[in-house]
Amino acid sequence: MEMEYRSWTRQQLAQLYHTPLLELMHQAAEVHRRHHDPCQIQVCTLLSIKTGGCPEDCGYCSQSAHHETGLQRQQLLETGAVVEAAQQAKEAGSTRFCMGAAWRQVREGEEFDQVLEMVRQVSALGLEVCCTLGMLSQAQALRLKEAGLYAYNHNLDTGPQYYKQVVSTRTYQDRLQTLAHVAQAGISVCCGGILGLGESEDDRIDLLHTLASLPAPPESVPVNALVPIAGTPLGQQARVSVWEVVRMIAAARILFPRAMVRLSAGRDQLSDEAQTLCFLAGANSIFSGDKLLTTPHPGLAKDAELFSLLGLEPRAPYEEISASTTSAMPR
Ligand code: SAM
Ligand code: DTB
Ligand code: SF4
Repeated sequence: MEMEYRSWTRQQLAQLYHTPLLELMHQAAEVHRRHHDPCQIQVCTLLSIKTGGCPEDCGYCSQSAHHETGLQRQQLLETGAVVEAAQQAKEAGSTRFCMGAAWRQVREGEEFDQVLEMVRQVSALGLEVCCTLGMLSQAQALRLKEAGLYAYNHNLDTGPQYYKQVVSTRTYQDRLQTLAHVAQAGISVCCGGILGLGESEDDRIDLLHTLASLPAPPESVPVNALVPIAGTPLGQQARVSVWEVVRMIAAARILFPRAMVRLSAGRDQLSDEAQTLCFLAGANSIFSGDKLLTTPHPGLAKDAELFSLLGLEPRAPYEEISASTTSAMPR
């Protein structure tokens, strides 16, 4: 039986998380089929519109100025180049285009105006436009919404306790504040985490509990597996096992039946079989292309092969709106 939103206690969530895996996957698959067409996967494209030199010290990130990662910095891209990339993404089958900037926070001025113009033009292509630009004020969130921004990605990454070990230049509370600004502006919230930061299972449960305690459920939950970056404090972390990824996806699917659960970073290390388990457990979105923001990714041809093998088809844009108004998907 599905539980109502916000009715999960920490203890119930821990119990859910520790359900034997096969049973957990089965429950998640059932929930998934009630709310989504299991053969449809949304394909998204990421573009780093401003790369590197970030003042934050996130222990996992290639783009932090605090770590020596050898990453080439890139100032804010021209609007024309971004719109062209979005057009190409659309032609290649993506329905969501996410622009990421290595900023601590958005600052008013020429660059923000330019990002607003990118949002206007990408939105005009009929793509779901998403941005991830760091912290936002309420006024900035409203300006992005007005420009046509559909979604904003801002991850909580892990539980509140472990967060302090990973990032010191901002607080968990700062993240929650931006998420509130995004939601209050009527922008779709994309918020998830990263597995493999050295966190415990309790930290993962705490992350799920925080997500499930937000004033409204996130419409989109990315599940990332750490891509260890040489030169960062977490550069020597071992890759998480696929079983942990599957467990987290299944738990997220059960907690957020209508959300898009996105199998995000780390997919380059997952076999076809492993990705199939993730889809069975309720993941219904991937990023396409041979690069995420700064790290390598499987690429179009490989994904097309997997889609054909599994009989998957790309999902149309703006379906999360219709998913939230449908209680069951006939199939
Ligand atoms: N600067 C903005 C921010 O941090 O909110 C947006 C860009 S940031 C790269 C977007 C998200 O990517 C982070 O919140 C984190 O969850 C994820 N991420 C960054 N580096 C990663 C890595 N090496 N492996 C997995 N996920 C990563
Ligand atoms: C998210 O949760 N995953 C994407 C997107 N949001 C912006 C980013 C993953 C970044 C992986 C590391 C990189 O390529 O630099
Ligand atoms: Fe900056 Fe975002 Fe990377 Fe943190 S995750 S260092 S905020 S780009």
